[in-house]
Amino acid sequence: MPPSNNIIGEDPQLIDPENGDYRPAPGSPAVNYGCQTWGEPLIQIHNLPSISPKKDFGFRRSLIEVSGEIAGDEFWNADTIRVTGELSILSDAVLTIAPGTVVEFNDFYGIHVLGTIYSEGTVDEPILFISRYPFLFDFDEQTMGSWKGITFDYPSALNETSLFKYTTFEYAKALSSDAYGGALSIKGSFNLEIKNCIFRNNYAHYGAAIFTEGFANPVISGNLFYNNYALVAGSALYFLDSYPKVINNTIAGNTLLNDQYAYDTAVIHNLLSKPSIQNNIIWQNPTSFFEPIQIREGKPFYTSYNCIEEGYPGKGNISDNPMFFDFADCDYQLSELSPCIDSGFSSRIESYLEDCDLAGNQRIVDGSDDGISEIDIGAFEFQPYIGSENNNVESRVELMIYPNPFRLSSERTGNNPMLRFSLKEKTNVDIKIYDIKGRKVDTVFTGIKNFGNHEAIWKINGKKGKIASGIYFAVIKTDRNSSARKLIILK
Ligand SMILES: [Ca+2]
Repeated sequence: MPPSNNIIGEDPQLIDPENGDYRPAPGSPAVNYGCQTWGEPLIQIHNLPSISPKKDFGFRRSLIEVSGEIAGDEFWNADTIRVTGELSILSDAVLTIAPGTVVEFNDFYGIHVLGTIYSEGTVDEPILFISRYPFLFDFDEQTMGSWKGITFDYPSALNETSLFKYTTFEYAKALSSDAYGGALSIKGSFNLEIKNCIFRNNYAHYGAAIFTEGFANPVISGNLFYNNYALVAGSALYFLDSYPKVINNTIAGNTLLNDQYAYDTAVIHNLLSKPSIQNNIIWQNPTSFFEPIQIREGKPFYTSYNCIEEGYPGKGNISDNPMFFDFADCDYQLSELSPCIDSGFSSRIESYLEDCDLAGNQRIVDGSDDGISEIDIGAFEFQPYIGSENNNVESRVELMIYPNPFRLSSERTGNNPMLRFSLKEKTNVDIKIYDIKGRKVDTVFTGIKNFGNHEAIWKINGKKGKIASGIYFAVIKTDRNSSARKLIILK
């Protein structure tokens, strides 16, 4: 069963394909599709810096081609490292990659690690592993537009600890001959940390983002996994005979293509494994299994303080909607109403975490304003006054809604809910309505507003039949911050 969100048969309207510019032109049906836009930053997460390949606008950029074996210590320091063949890091060798480097794979090649790899980006200068031709990629069995991922093939336990930090992996595949672990295949590695990274648009038969086996015990903390596809099992993670630490990740919107109704597959698929799964959001990862489980064969004793769709046994686990900032736009930061704020448990796991979250914000802050700083669930820590300089409480934007509750019956008189807000400065304003499942229902306003008091009307009049009674959330975003307000619609 192919993914259902492909655009088929439409001219993608690329800018200049004959001369190698395959970016979609403005107006292309591919623009803003699949939560990414070529030619624009690939990801625009609220308060998270853009991550995109550095663009070549005519001036010369540094580019180094690599393949073969790395036998000693090597430092990749260029705008672009182009991998033009299979690459191996031999035992005792150490490869270090400079922040901001784009590692692009010319064809379906991979990196095999027997030594050590340091891929330590920063919030402002992440490292990116990507295919050179991502526009050719699709979630299928073809190799074009993809690369083979990074494989740790039983490296020596005496090696230095390998590290991936603020590194993005995308368009990696694991196909039939070695179908495990799209981006990372970790076999018997005891010294590996994967922190504050992004895994998206990867594909494998088993473990679209990461696969582990052979008693591997990597630390997997603070990462975001979204839009990965597995053909058989483990649309994000597949753990075989291993015991990784899976802490404070956000795992959302990954898909299992397997349509076998009776096969209990899941986004985290365990087989003979004992992972520690703590403080993670595991949400909206579809599978065809009749029971919509998110974790297969987890151990409840080691599964705690997570937000898991459909719930899971274990201390502190919740199953409430995490209230992402904007699930549809792949913004997985927490909105003000999220039940994940301050609902994690930080004791004993702080050594596995970075001081900052994936967006570069301080990790453990008091988001619920109760005087106690506790860690949030997921890869992003809610910042009570996000983006406001000097944490100035006065620059917060608040929505007031009148009347609230709102009666649909009053619609006959032409009434609509009125949203009032006050701005301290001229700013972009975006107001959207979400239902209780976090799905966008409507856009009330998007544009620029001046300093002062404002009103916006949610015109549900004329939409009768589409707006049902129930609980909704109105979310306002400005350049500096955001907030949400509950709105109750009655019949
Ligand atoms: Ca917190």
